[in-house]
Amino acid sequence: MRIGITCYPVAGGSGIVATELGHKLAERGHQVHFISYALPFRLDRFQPNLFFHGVETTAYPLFKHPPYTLALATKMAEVACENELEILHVHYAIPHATCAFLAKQLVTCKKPKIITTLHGTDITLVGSDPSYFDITKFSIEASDGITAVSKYLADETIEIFEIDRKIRVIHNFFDDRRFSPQTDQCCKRHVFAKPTEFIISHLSNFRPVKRTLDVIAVFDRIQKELPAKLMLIGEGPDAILARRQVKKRGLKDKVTFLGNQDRVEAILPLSDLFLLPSEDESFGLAALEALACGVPVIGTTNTGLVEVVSHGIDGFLFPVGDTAAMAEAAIGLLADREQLNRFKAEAASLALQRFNADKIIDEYERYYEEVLHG
Ligand code: GMT
Repeated sequence: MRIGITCYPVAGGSGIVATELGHKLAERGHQVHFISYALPFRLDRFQPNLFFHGVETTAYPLFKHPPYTLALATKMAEVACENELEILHVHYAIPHATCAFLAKQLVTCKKPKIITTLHGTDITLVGSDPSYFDITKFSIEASDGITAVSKYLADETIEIFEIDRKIRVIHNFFDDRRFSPQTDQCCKRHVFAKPTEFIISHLSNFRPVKRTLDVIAVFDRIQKELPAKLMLIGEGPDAILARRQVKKRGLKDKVTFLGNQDRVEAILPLSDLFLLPSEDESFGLAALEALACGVPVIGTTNTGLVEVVSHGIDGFLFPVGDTAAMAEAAIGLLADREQLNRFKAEAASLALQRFNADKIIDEYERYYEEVLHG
């Protein structure tokens, strides 16, 4: 097939999923064309069948904000015709689904089918904002195919936007060549912790929805009972609050802020436990990447994490904000070496069984066929 993919190129779950999907489809012989304003950050290796088309916007004194959306739609139409694209697969509804709709009206060649993949905040935060609500609903409904990365998100979309269309749930996935438990971690663990200390980790964009202050509250309780260190990976608006909180609680010697990292697969396997106490999480790709590295996860109920983490098997889920329960579960798990090792083994094996790239790419391919021929 000939497929165009548009996503946000910056670090973030939706961009990662779109880029890894492109890599895998190209490996399977499909021709994949990325269309965005910058090279997606995981599009970091040459690969046959994979192309990138940059979108240029022109500054002009009248424009407070150059209209990227129009330039993107124009580029999508141009790339679609030049390469006879059969599908335009857009990740994150705003503004990509709208641009794809416009591009489809613009093309003078055979119209490509539009597939929109919903990732989470495009529905739960941004899309439901009154300024974007109507156009988001319209653009989702105008797509030829709609997928969501969890059943939780599909249900939320139907409820929030009252969408009378079928949404196909296709979970996120991970590349098992990148994410796996490490066997030689003793050599790297010492950078962060003593052999007797547990390593707890968290990875996010430090936005309020991630509740990074809860991560620190949970860690504070853990370190009072057990020797432990905390690795915080990522950057974002709440990082400054997190730093203040760490200082206020006297935890500076026990917490490392690693900032954004390109190769989280080299860091995650060093940890014994991963914390993702988000207020809302459509799927939790970071949690899946931790599980794939053999790291149990503590997260929140009433989010898409219930589809990723198996409570009592490879992690624990608690109501948002219940940091006492999260800490108690963490301490119980870390203190019982046998149970911890069982959880670690289950984490890696369940992640591989349920979310391996091959299985999920098969699902995307089948869905593409259905939308094209069906
Ligand atoms: O988590 C974010 O704020 C970033 C956002 C994105 O678009 O990159 O993540 C969303 O999409 C990811 C990939 O599908 C999901 O794994 C995340 O759960 C989802 N984030 C939220 O729902 C808050």
